[in-house]
Amino acid sequence: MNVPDPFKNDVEVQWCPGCPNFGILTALKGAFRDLRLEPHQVCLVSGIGQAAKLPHYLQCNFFNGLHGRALPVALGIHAANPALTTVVTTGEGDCYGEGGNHLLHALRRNPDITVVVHNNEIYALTKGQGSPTTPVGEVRSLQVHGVEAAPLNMPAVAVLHDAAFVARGFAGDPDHLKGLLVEAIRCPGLSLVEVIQPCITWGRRPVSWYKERLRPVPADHDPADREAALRLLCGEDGRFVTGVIFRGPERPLFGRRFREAMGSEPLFRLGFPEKEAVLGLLDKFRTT
Ligand SMILES: Cc1ncc(C[n+]2csc(CCOP(=O)(O)OP(=O)(O)O)c2C)c(N)n1
Ligand code: SF4
Repeated sequence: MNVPDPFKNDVEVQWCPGCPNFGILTALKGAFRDLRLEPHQVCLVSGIGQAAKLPHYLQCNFFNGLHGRALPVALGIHAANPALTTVVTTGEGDCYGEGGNHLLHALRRNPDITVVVHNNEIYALTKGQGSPTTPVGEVRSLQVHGVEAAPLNMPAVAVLHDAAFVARGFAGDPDHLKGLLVEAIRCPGLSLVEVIQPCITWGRRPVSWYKERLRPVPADHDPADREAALRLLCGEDGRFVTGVIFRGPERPLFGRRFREAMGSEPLFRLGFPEKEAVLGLLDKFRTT
C-alpha cells in the first residue's frame, strides 16, 4: 500500500539532475519517517548555497536566511521552542567559512540541534571557487595557481570541543546516511553530521572516485574514545572516514537554566509578564 509522504511538497527542485544532494534529501526524509516525526514538529534552517536550498524541498517549518548565519537563527528557534526538532542543512562554505565563528560558539553552547554539512569541497552555488575544505593545490576559478591555505578539519574541531555526536556520511549512500541522521537527531546536544557530497558540475572527480576512497570507521572503534576519534580524523585520508566517529561526554545543554526556571513550553505559550514587573525591572537601570 502506498503511504502518502507528509514531508513531500510540490516545489520544483533546482539542483542539477543527478546531484548527490538528492541523496541527502532522501536520507533526511527517511530519518524523519523513522523517528515518526510530523512536519509541524520539525524546523529546518539554512543559509545560502546549493545545500541551503534543501529546506525548500520538504513540507515542514523552515527558515532560509543569510549566507553563513544558519546557526544563530537555529539557536534562536531552538531557544524559542525547544520542542521542535531543529536541523541545520548547510554547505561547508556556509558553515565552516562565513559561518565558522558561529559553529565554534555553538560547540561551546551545546544546543540540542543537528547540523548537516554538505561538504562538496567547493562553493558550488557561485560556480566552484575554493572553499574551506578544498585540498591544497587544487586549481579553482579564483585560485588559478592552486589553493594555498590548508583545509579546515571541522569534525576534528568538534571532537576537541566535546560535541555530543560527530559522524560522517556519503551522499551516494542514503541508507547509511539515514541511520546516522536518526542517531544524530536522537542524541541530546550538538550533533555534527558531515556528508561527503561530490559536486558533479563544478567538482573535479566523479562520485565513484569518492566511493572508492571511503574508509568506514573500524568495527572496534569506540566513539567515546576522543583520541581514537582524532586519530581517525587527522590521519592519512581522514577526510574519507565515514560512520559514527565520536560521542561526547554528557554536557549541560544550551538554555538549560532558563528552561529549568521557565519550563519547556514554547515562548509564545509562556505569556507576557505583567506591566508592573517590566516597569520595576526598567527602574533598576534608570539613573537619577
Ligand atoms: C554574505 C554573503 N557572502 C557571500 C555570498 C555569496 N555566496 C553565496 S553561496 C556561497 C558559497 C556556497 O558554498 P557552500 O556553502 O559550500 O554551499 P554549496 O553551494 O557548495 O552547496 C557564497 C560565497 C552571499 N550570498 N552572501
Ligand atoms: S552545481 Fe553541484 S552541488 Fe550544485 S546542484 Fe549542481 S551538482 Fe549539485
